[in-house]
Amino acid sequence: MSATIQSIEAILVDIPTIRPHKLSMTTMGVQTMVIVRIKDSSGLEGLGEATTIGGLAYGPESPESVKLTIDTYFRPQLIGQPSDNRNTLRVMLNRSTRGNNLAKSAIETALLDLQGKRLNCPVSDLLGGAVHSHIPVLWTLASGDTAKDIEESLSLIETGRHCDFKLKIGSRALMDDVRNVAAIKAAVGETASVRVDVNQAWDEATAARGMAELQAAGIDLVEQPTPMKDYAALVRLSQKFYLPILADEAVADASELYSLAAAGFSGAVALKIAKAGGPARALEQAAVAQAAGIGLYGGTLLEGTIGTVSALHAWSTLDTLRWGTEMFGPLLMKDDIVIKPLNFHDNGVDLPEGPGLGIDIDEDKLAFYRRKA
Ligand code: MUC
Ligand code: MG
Repeated sequence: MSATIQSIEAILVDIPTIRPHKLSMTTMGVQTMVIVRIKDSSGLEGLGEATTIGGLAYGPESPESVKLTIDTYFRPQLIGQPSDNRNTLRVMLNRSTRGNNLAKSAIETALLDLQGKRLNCPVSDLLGGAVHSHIPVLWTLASGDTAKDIEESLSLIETGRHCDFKLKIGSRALMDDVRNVAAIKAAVGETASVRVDVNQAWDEATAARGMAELQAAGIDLVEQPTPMKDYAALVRLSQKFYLPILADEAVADASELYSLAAAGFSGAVALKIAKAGGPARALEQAAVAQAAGIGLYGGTLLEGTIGTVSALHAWSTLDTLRWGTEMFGPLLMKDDIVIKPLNFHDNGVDLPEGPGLGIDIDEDKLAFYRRKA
């Protein structure tokens, strides 16, 4: 007889960022996480996290709406259910609730953590087993100031924390962005991979010009240059340039990636547990990508340690991540709410060991940073 779910709590946590993080649609000065705690009748607790970028700037779910979805709609359905049968619980939530993948991702993570603790195995084992224990991680330069970005990148290369960089562009005039990117690429040199994320800011004509310039400047990858729903533009651009495109907002899950690939897209995909509805769902998308010859990249919505570790367990099961990962979210925040932070070194991060996610909450820090009103 398996344990049943006894309680579910969704907690809003606000932590300032180490510097302003400037994207084409918003500038972040604080990151808000929704931390989910599920307790079962055996006394074990599973942790999950749902986090997005800039409130409603990135997608249709905000931290506040994720909390409301979990408190009002998921909790009454889940209480009293066996905690180990994730498939039954997923089917139930998908029947009652369309979309809301961030909220579903936090629940899937917490159930995996709970099951791992019960079976005394890491979450990666529940996902088929880790192939890698050290995962590559790039850093995003997004201070909005070229000189600061160069200083930041050179010191990260020197300390061996990161060797590859993603630049957030699209809020300035095209040629201003191109000059900024080219200056950074020239400063970090041949060995560093430099990519850009436009976060949908360009129309197709601007993207075509931008990609030609960026290709000439030695940039390796252009992420989501055009609006997410415009699959035709992504397909045409991916066929026009040898500089590959990374599809991000365009493809949340396996079926959206299938549609984009079937339309003729080639390039890469940013897997994100939050977009897909959980780590197991993100791996379904990875399987479609592999079948279609689309390169894998481990993406983030700038989650804190719990969400980042959930994704790391999933990415650890993939043999080849052609474009590495960007699982640096915890490093962008001034503080953490876990007892043992992740170990970032040698241009990557170690997969935590121990049952479940392998993460414990620091209750004092959580009490300090949780939203009071
Ligand atoms: C995004 O759109 O990819 C990932 C890294 C970063 O700085 O922002 C995110 C979101
Ligand atoms: Mg992106």
